[in-house]
Amino acid sequence: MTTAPTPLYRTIDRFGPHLVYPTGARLDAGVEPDRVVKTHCCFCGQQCGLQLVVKDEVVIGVEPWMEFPFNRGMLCPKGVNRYLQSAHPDRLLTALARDDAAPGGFRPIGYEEAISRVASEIERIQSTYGRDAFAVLSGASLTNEKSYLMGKFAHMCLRTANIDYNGRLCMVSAAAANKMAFGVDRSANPWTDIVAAEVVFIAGSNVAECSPITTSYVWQARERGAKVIVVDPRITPIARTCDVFLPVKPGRDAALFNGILHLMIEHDWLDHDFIERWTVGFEDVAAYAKEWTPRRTAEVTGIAEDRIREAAELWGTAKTSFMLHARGIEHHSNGVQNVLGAINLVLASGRIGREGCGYGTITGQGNGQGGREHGQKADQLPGARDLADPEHRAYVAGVWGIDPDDLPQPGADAYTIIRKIDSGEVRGLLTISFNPLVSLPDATFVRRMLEKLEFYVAIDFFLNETARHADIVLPGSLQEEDEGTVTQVEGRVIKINQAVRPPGDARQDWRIIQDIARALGRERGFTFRSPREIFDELREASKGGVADYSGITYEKIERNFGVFWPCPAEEHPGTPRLFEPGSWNPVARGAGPFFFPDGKARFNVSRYEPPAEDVDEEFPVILTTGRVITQYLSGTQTRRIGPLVDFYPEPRVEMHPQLAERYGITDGDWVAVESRRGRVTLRAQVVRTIRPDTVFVPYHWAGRKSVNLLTNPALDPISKIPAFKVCAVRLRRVEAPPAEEAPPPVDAPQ
Ligand SMILES: Nc1nc2c(c(=O)[nH]1)N[C@H]1C(S)=C(S)[C@@H](COP(=O)(O)OP(=O)(O)OC[C@H]3O[C@@H](n4cnc5c(=O)[nH]c(N)nc54)[C@H](O)[C@@H]3O)O[C@H]1N2
Ligand SMILES: Nc1nc2c(c(=O)[nH]1)N[C@H]1C(S)=C(S)[C@@H](COP(=O)(O)OP(=O)(O)OC[C@H]3O[C@@H](n4cnc5c(=O)[nH]c(N)nc54)[C@H](O)[C@@H]3O)O[C@H]1N2
Ligand code: SF4
Ligand SMILES: [Mo]
Repeated sequence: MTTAPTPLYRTIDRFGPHLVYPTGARLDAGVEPDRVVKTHCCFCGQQCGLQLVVKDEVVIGVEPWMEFPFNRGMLCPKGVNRYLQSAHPDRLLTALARDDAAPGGFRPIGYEEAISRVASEIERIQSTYGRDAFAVLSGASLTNEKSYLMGKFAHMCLRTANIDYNGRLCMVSAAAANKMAFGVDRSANPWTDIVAAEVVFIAGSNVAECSPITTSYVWQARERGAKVIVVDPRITPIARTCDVFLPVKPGRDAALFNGILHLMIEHDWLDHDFIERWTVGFEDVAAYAKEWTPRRTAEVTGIAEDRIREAAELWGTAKTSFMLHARGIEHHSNGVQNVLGAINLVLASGRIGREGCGYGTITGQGNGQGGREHGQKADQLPGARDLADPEHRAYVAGVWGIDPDDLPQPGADAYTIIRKIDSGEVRGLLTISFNPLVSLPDATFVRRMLEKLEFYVAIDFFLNETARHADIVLPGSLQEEDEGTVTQVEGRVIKINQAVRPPGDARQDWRIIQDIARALGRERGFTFRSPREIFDELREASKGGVADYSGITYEKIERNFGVFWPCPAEEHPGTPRLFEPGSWNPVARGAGPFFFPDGKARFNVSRYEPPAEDVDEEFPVILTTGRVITQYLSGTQTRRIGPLVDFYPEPRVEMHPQLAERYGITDGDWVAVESRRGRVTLRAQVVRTIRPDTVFVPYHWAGRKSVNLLTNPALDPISKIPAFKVCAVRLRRVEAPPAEEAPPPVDAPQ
């Protein structure tokens, strides 16, 4: 006889009240939890507050945390189900060594033995080929404390120039453009300013699926009468309810922004006073925008001229507004130019730094913001300081007690590090919180490079697809197994609280890094006893920098539900809204609101270039890639959570009925999608919500289902972000995937 499982808890999220079921057979229904821990979701950059329910050192459920102001108890399906990863049978409990004779290709080894092997290989590679031959690829799911430690470990312990992080695939176009225009890289406003805006402009962001809680702010604005403009090649859920929808041809956003600016100038929808007083460079931008007549803009972007005029009028005549964008405009070979175009629209309107007047780039990973501030980025030192700047080097070297000349110079970006394996410049690699085989473009090349390495060590809590190529795998910590801070989408620094201990031989990531430093005999500077001690040094190292955390303490975060940086002193309240008259700004020091010595923002010409790879006769269809609501990034975590898999079990090729008809494809058919780099065979999903010249495939799957077998590794020349959002493909209806391409059994080694 079978009985229905008994629910453990009743909980509520934006989909309404529902029941939470126990994860393990050990747990009886109605069990009393040992504790309930207030913390945050382990997934996206919204970092919703929630409570983890713990019994016998296992996270068994999630409850809302109603008081946390950002999400007020709301969670998306990933947040509600995230607890199911904690006691997953795939959780790594020991260190592993590659052993082709062992089942699965690995055998468990002792933790200390694994650490000494890592240290001796680092030693061997660096002494044979030079220090830069050992590279580090880190991640922005890590806390600020760990991100800081990774930068310090690479720059001070390994003294390699080659450290970069997975935010290189995510936030760097926005970061570069923000620095160029505002002198600082952070969303400028708290999200409450979205609610107060008359017009919300959303460019290249599927907010409803990727930043669900941000959507609730947009809805609140709409309830107060706000108009919403959406730019996307697909009619995403938010686009269905917007006022003006601009179905841009992928890769053409810079043209669109110039076209809108052209109309703002023509109709004099400009804030002359603001432009005059607080900006430089408008003339050059205006001269370039002159070329972008509505007709030419319509031709290049594929958007009807009337729609462009409507959007320009709404934006141009608004009294208050909020500009939001995400990877749709940033994942391009001209990603920085696209973002500069969006920023120019904000500066020309003068609507920034006031209530209801804002700008934000929606961060992706859990610590997408803090993870790009404290020194794990190729060109960076803590506090968003520059590794190339002699003063910045001297300051941080002082905090670390080393000679500035011992700090390496800026190194290569993530993709270039992979290319350096090919040229032999990089021979050894450590990855932590990064799954490059699934997340980098041209996966065939990446796989070949992983196999070419002389030594590769991965630190993760699951054996992700990249780690399957490692020589040593070290069992790191889940987010709920450690404490620390992260900086969420608004720039609010918040506190992750530990709910459970790492199981088995698994260790908190920061301890593993320090153990490697010790085994190398270079433990000076790596003897922290807690995340709090690391944070205290981070505060010191960031002091006086743009991302100044020196006035933030764990207690202050808990008291105030987070603290917005910059926060230069313990008595300082933090800075929710940047660019407000009188707000703290360590660069302008009173000269003006923006983070340049003269206090003025910079207009930058946002030059349109066609995508690095465009369609032609041989490859006539545009492929764009992205996400679905229930899967997260390379899928390592969410492909292991049953209810999320059920919702969207495999990638499909989204295409318009017109395109499907041209190839004789009907919904559910197998389609071979081929680019110059590879082929995947997936089922078609025929929908009216996409441009007829474009197909969309989500990227959360590995092996033969990985869309990154197709994508183009062209990089933006400034940010070095890969062009995930455009490449050229051809389609073919097939009866079934060819045998060698047949989907492998669930989670088999790829
Ligand atoms: N469910 C879920 N949520 C997530 C994540 C996840 O994996 N799953 N990941 C997190 C992370 S790390 C990130 S970076 C964010 C990403 O959040 P988003 O950027 O919102 O997500 P994407 O799906 O990558 O792309 C957004 C949209 O860009 C559109 N697009 C494609 N090409 C173009 C173009 O040329 N121009 C314009 N204007 N739009 C274009 C796509 O159709 C898509 O709807 O989400 C975060 N949240
Ligand atoms: N085609 C295509 N490709 C893309 C994108 C796209 O839109 N299209 N988007 C890009 C974007 S925006 C992003 S952000 C990247 C993301 O790409 P990745 O960063 O490679 O993806 P993740 O799945 O986050 O991989 C992180 C790994 O870190 C582990 N992990 C998570 N938290 C921790 C931790 O605290 N400690 C340790 N030790 N490990 C941890 C997870 O188990 C996982 O194996 O993908 C990029 N790739
Ligand atoms: S919106 Fe992001 S942070 Fe919030 S519950 Fe969903 S995945 Fe977690
Ligand atoms: Mo991302």
